[in-house]
Amino acid sequence: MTKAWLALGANIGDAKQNINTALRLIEQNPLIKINKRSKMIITPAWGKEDQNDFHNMVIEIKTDIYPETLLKVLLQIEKTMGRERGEKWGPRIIDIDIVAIDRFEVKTSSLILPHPHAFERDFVLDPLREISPQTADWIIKLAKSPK
Ligand code: PH2
Ligand code: MG
Ligand code: MG
Repeated sequence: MTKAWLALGANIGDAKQNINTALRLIEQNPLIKINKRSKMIITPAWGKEDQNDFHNMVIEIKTDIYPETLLKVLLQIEKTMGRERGEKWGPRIIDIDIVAIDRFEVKTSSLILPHPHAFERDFVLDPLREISPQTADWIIKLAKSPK
């Protein structure tokens, strides 16, 4: 089975509850097992600062779902929860991003792994370090290595 790390974030409505709802919906998929979850943290908005603080969490899952399909499953959960796509880095009910899948390096038109911004986002790296410090180190090392 493949291990993957997902970053969850929310800053509209009851953000804590939104993240818990997303966890429940992820867990309801028979092909996904949640292995570990970080603490939920409250973080200042990154990238576009004039919006509410976020609640963030990182989880480790086990799954054999193909990466592109996993992405679709997660986007569908966001949609189920009422996510509307607006401004880049703007406020959201729920965001579920794939941070990494094993040590795969992927670049397709729909998916880049590891997540292209993970290395510069403490709201991802801090909770990731809590549950998988090796993965956080790998992401940082990769970002620093010449392309
Ligand atoms: N997500 C973003 C943009 N900025 N800032 C924080 N603190 N947490 C997030 O989850 C977040 C963000 C785009 O997905
Ligand atoms: Mg995101
Ligand atoms: Mg996203």
